[in-house]
Order: sequence, then structure tokens, then C-alpha cells
Amino acid sequence: MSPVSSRRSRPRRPDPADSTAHAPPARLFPPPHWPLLPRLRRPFRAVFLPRRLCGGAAAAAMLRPPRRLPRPPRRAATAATGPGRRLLLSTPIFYANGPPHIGHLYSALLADALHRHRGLRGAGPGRLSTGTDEHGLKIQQAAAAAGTSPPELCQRVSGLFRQALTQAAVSFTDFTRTSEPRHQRAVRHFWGALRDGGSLYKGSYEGWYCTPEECFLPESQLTERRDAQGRPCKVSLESGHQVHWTKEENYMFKLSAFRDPLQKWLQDNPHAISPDPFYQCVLRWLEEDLPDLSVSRERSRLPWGIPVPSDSTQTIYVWVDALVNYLSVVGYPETHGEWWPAAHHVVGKDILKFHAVYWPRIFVHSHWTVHGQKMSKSLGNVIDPFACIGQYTLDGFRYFLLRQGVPERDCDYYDEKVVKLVNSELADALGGLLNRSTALSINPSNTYPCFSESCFPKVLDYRGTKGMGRASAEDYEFVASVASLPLQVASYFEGFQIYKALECIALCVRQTNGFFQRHRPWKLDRKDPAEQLWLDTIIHVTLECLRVYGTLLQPVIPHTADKLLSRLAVEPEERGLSSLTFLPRYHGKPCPFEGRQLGPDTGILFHRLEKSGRHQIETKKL
Ligand code: ME8
Repeated sequence: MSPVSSRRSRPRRPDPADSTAHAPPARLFPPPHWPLLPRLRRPFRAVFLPRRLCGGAAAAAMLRPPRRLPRPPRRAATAATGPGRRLLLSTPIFYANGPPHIGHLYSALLADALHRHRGLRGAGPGRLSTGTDEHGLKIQQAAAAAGTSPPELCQRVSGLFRQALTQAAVSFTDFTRTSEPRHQRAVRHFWGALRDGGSLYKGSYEGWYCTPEECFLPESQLTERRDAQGRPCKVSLESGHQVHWTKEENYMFKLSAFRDPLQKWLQDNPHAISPDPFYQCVLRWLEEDLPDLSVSRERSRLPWGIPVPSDSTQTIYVWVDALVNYLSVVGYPETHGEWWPAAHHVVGKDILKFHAVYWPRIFVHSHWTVHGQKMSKSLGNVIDPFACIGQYTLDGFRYFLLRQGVPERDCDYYDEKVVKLVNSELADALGGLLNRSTALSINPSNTYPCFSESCFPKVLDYRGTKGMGRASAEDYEFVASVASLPLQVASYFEGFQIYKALECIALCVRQTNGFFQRHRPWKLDRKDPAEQLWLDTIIHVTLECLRVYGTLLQPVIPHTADKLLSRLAVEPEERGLSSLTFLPRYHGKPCPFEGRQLGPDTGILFHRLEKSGRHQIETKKL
């Protein structure tokens, strides 16, 4: 995004946040309302995602002047902590300089799964915001290179993002384009709040500017290369992009004044940024120098952006502009207090500093690489999400990204991996289990059969169950692990570890297949009443497991989960997470499904995938 950093920009050091792609360059940016925020309230924490943060320097400053550290508006606090708490979840707003790729989709799917999961828990009103970041030099140059104007380019690319997210079933409620008048108005107001709070001053600024990263970089983050004409030039160590010496009169934001309060706030709120390695990384950044931030550019060089109010010679730094989207989306400056500070942002590690130092409240994830390489247009290895969804189906691809993506580490993409994972876990394990347990040969009445307490008696210690019923110690162990699954999954979602939630579900599905296989229900003789009781119990337990998996998988594979639950005749109002029970008959309680006619058989739950070629984006698309 934009300008800044300074001659004193901090040196780069290897961080967990850094492994491959872009490293968080030193940057700037003025804080508006960012809270150096208010302290986090516990109840807040208890309800949903455990990590909440409240605010970066910019957000704090914009809300109030840096000298008096701001407290959040009372209204916001109530909204954040009271019953039926509102929550704003967000993805980054993506640059409108190129088409979406799977990295963008991954961020959006993480936020989507959290949003859906929260909805299923009945956790109060929620919004999921996304959008496109449309100002700045990067967009201006991309439009020139494409032989078009910035507004036309943004219109086209923003449309592609909207289409990709819609096609991927991302349940966003708001899509902000920073070129929209309502957003621009919010940014101007925000700027006024910074200025009136004494956080801005005009100064001369010079340094190496990297346009693709939209920031200034210190010498320590640069190296020498030769350009296409063989002339020596300086490039960013991290991204390899060329930098240019830039000297301007800019408005500066007094970021340095926020270092101590920000440090203290983060120390008091250790869950503000998760996973933990990223939190530690931000604390380390704050131990270093935190120079003031250049927050505007000369308009003569950068006309494509929002002019500084009452100084038309300057354009507001694109990162200031972009971060305000988290406020403008909820009606800043009038109605944002209904949603703030209960806002959680999902971001990639490349923009952690912009968010965590200037605007904290973050769930950070690492990057997708492709065959071990950073994904980039210049390498020509960018993976096209449209093609992947077409090839692997929407749910197949959603499942792959969320199951395989680990926020703490970069993940490598290759097509074979998608096919293997999705075939084994969705088609074979989950689909196969449904198919086997509902086959007419084994369940001719096509009902949810009865559970027999004599076959599967309740015991306190299953190791001493020999001879009491038909269930083995292994069966008791397996049933206990499925019983604990909903809580386990909820806690992984809360901890932003969706991949672990899916791993646990996959493990339980495997165990259920083991249970079914072990007892060979197809060998049992229906004519023998005792055998019939046990056969029904095996199917009942299996369908109960499938019902739990279908319910828990809704945020990740909504269509497949719907198909599965419909086959089990689970009504829409029975699909919430707060009322999810498992095997109530084992505890002597009634099971509302017992004896119910199953839903129609609409065929294979998930078709096996064929392997295909790679899905790189055609650069001509733009
Ligand atoms: O930075 N793997 O926009 P952007 C996983 N407009 N995720 C990736 C990824 C990869 N290889 N590459 C990108 C901007 N992402 C700003 C944000 S927000 C106020 C402004 C995801 O189009 C990841 O979420 O460069 C990363 O943070 C984001 O896309 C960057 O998107």
C-alpha cells in the first residue's frame, strides 16, 4: 500500500511470519481510531474466537488523540460483551491489480468457515466483510500497463473477486470497494480525526519505495541486482521487486508515540494475534525502532487515491485508506460503535505488520506455495481458483484448502495432493460410510433404526465390559471420541485451527468405518431377533456418527453436508451446533431420529475425482 517507512526503518530478521513470500516490510501509517486499544474484556473472549484484539495504533489514534489513550465507545463495549454479541469478521480487501488466486481464496474460506461456524452456534448477529483495495500506485501502474484507466481496471478485477468468492460459496455479507463514495467519506473523516487528535505533522520524507509492496524499505531489506537492460538496481530482498528512491513532502503519523502503549496493550492481551508465533513476532518488531509513518503521497505522483482533506496537493496513503474499510463497512463514523471493537480480521502473514502494529485484531495465516515456489505472476505459477473449483468441485476444493492449510506454516500446493486427500477423506471414507450404512441390503426399511441398550450397555469403565453386551472396549473408546468431537471442533475453530478440527473429524470418520467393518453387519442374520437388535444398533451408532460429522462439516463443505444431513432426514432446524447431541440413547435419553424414515437417496455423496493438469491463471485474463 503506501508510502512510508523511513530512513530508520527497522532491519529485517527471519521471522515465523516470513518463511517465503513477502516479508512484512517496515511501514507506516497513521492510526486513526485504532485503539491502542482498549482492554479486552473477558466475556468477549468467552463467546467466540478466543483471540480478540482490539486495535492498532492507527485505529486507536483515529478514535482519539494519541496522548490520551482511547477507550472504546461504551456502545461498542456493550455490543462486544453482551448477550447475542455482534461480531464483525473480515478478510483482507484484495488489490484490484490482478485476478484472484488460491491464496486469496484461502483467506476468504478461513473467514467464511469461522463465520458459518459461529452462525451455527447461534452466537448472535455476525457480518463477514471482504472487498477490493482499489487505490494507490500499484493499481495506477497496473492500469497503465493494461492500457486502461484505474476505474475500468478496478471495475473488472473487483468483479472477478466478487465472482470468485460467490462461486466459492463464501458467505460474505459486505463487499467494500475503496473507490465507493461511502468508503471515501469514512476515510476523510478518519483523517480528520487523526489530524484533530494531533497525530499528524508535515515532514520531508525520503527512502526506497517498493511499489508492489506499497511501502518504503530500509537498506537492510534491499539487495543489488541488474535490471532488464543490465543496469545495476536495488530490489527488495523479500519480493525481488525493484525499489526507487523517492523524496517528498508528506504528512507523517506519530507512530513512535504509540510504541509503549501498544506494547503494553499486546502484553495484556496475549490472544490479540494468533497463532502465537505471529504474536511473538509482532512483540519483537515492537522492541525495535518504531519510526513515524509517512501517510500521504504527493498528488502529482499519485493522483489515483483519496485527496487529503484541505490539502489537495497530497493523496492519502493507500494503507490508511484500506484499513478504514473495517470501519466504513459498519457505517463509520456514525454506526460503527455497534460493531466495534468486536472485530476479528483474517489476514496473510505478508500484511501482519500493517494490521498488528497499525490496526491490531488479527488471525494470521501463512502462504500457499506452488511446487515449493512462491506463487507469483512473474513466475507464471499462480493457481486459478475458478479452474480448481471446476475441476475438484466447490466442496472438494474448499475441503482441501481448509484441511491442508496450516496457519503457522506455508503449505505447498500441487494437484495430486488435492485428488488424493479429497478422494480418500470425502469420497471413500465419508461417502463410503454413508453408502454402506444406508444400503437397502443392510437397512431394507430405510429408517433410522433403534439402539439397543442391551447390546451397547452404558458402563462406567469400558475395560470391564466383557460379556455385558455386544460392544467391545474398542467400540466404547470410539464412541467416547465421537462424543467429545463437537467440543473439540469448537475449540479448534475458536483457536483459528480449522485444519485441526478437520483432522479430528477425519480421524473419527476412519474410526467409524473401522467400527462398521469390525462388526460386519452384512453377515448378521436378520431373522434372529438378537442379531437383528445388534444389527440395528450398529447402524444406529453409525448414522449418529454421520449426523455429527455432517453437522460439524457444514461450515467447510456446505453442499455435501446438506446432502448428507438430508439423506439422514435431519431437518434444517436440527442442524445447529448448540443443540448437537450424540447417541442420547446410550445415556438413556430419547433420540428424536430413532424410527424416522430416512431422506431420499440422491446418489453418491461425493464422486471420486480424476487427476488433472495444473490450474495456472492465464495472464492474458486481464
Ligand atoms: O495486501 N497464500 O492485498 P493482496 C495464502 N490490499 N494467502 C495469500 C497468498 C498466498 N500465497 N497470497 C496472498 C493486500 N494471500 C491489501 C490488503 S487489507 C486492509 C489490505 C492472501 O491482494 C493473504 O490473505 O496483496 C494476504 O494477506 C492477502 O491475500 C493479500 O492480498
